Amino acid sequence: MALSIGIVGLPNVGKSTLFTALTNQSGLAANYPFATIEPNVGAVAVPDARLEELAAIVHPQRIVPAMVEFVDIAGLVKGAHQGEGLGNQFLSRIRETDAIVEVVRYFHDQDVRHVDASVDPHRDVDTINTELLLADLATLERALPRLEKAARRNREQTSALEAAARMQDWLNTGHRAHTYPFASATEREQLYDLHLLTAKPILYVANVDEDVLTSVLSTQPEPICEKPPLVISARLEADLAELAAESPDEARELLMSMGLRESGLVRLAHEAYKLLGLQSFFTAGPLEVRAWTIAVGVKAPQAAGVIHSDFEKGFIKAETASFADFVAYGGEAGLRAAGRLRQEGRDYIVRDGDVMHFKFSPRQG
Ligand SMILES: Nc1nc2c(ncn2[C@@H]2O[C@H](COP(=O)(O)OP(=O)(O)O)[C@@H](O)[C@H]2O)c(=O)[nH]1
Ligand SMILES: [Mg+2]
Repeated sequence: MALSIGIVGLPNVGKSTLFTALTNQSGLAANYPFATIEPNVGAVAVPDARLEELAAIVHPQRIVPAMVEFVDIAGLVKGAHQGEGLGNQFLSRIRETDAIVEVVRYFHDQDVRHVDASVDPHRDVDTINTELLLADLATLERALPRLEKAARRNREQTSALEAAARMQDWLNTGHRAHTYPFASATEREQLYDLHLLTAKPILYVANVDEDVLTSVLSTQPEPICEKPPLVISARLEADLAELAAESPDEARELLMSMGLRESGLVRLAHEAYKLLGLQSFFTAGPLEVRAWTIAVGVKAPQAAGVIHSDFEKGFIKAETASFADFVAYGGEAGLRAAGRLRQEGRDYIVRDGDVMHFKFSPRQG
């Protein structure tokens, strides 16, 4: 399954415009089997030059870049955590994603109604943050009685209860779960099981007016919440994507004429990777050289599960080489001969650029 990013924000901030631009990129997703999933789910390729280097060694039939799945989630309104509007549906869609891109309206347009009647990025970020926090607090309120019961039955469960209570305090003081100072890996796992919405990494996207894009990009934009937003004009990106589908050269000329080197979508793909703590590992065989997206810190069986759930369930080991070694030793045979092919087990934490071959036992029955 591809890594999935939910596009969230208030209504009329440019989410669907950005989504359409992302999924319209010419040539990228076209030959990918999962490119069209649902009307509001689309897959986008992540450019990576290392794929070509691996292909020069392996000579595969095809190269498949990492895909990031974007989900255009319905606009959120105040009270969503109580089920207002499309509230519940909205929140459950977010729960299924690995990370959030939050589109924030900076553009001014009398013809496009703002739900709160004025353009105010800080207020809007606050509104969404509050809804997500309240939804998480509701999740904890439901979980605590269950954890209490479990702790009474089995004292070993007490630490899970205490972790949840500490998280409740943290959220109650207005902090997102993402910034919670985990005391241990065990606590991280216990709290992960709650699937809190504010635990997901967020990338803020400032959707600005086309005519101020260049000037805003040349200055450092003001941080919203903990970090500065990625500046984009969703409308410009939509126009560029449409133009590029017909004539890539003309699209490039339009970019140049605005003094820009690359489209906002390419910046978004790279920034999303960086800010969301994502990385790639590779598989390289005669059929295909392929990049897969995982979060930093993921272990080998979970990485295998990105390829196929059976790989995770039946995981035995992963034959692993760093990208640099794979290139230096000219591929698998060279690595084996030099004793540089590592046999990694369940606890191995996958590193960016690892070239991996998973061994697994087929599912029983
Ligand atoms: N002026 C201007 N309008 C935009 C921009 N981005 C989106 N819009 C318009 O805002 C309206 C709502 O956009 P949409 O993408 O559907 O918003 P969503 O509700 O967040 O999905 C549409 O009429 C868009 O054309 C922009 O950068 N500038
Ligand atoms: Mg929309």
